[in-house]
Amino acid sequence: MTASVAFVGLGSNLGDSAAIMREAFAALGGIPRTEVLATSRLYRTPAWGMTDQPDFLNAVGMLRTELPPQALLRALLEIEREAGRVRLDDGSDRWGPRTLDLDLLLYGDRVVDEPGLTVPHPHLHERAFALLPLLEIAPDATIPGIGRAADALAGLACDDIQALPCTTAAPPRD
Ligand code: A4P
Ligand code: MG
Repeated sequence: MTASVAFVGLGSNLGDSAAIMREAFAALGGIPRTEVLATSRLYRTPAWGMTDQPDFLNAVGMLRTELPPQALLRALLEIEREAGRVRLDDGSDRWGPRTLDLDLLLYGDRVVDEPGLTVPHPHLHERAFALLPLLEIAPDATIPGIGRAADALAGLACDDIQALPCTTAAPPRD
């Protein structure tokens, strides 16, 4: 089975977000047939979309995985669930506060467009809170169908985004 490099975006703005994200990095390392190659620092970011909610912490992890994208997403949703994320059935909490949100941002150079999974993540190129940590660990990242991640970031405001000292991000688990 060939392995692919995938990038996962982490976000949290409910509870002890820094601790939740450290645990999430560790949990990513526990996904079968998957290893964590790199983790970004944590970034404090103003809420995007539904702006009337607390600031987020955001980060990105780089994975090497033998899981296909659908199975990787299932593993991510399970980690979200274990972190205490509850979704409302009517979807009214979309873009609202959450203990942990894991988004599959990129999966190699693959484009996936099926019910329940869109890769690259459809908003990646317009979100500085995802692009900044992505570029920290993968400066040459390319978004299939869009272009260089660095070029996407160049058109976005990011002076209200602040990286936390790197000691707050845990190293990946072996
Ligand atoms: N889904 C499809 N494609 C993907 C993918 N590539 N990665 C499906 C992850 N999930 C994907 O997600 C709903 C469904 O999307 C999943 O069940 C999966 O099958 P969700 O996490 O329940 O919904 P959501 O997160 O509330 O909505 P959405 O549209 O995914 O929102 P985002 O993109 O996650 O944005 N502001 C700041 N500063 N930082 C943030 O992290 N996050 C959001 C949520 C809004 N504003 C933010 C932040
Ligand atoms: Mg999401």
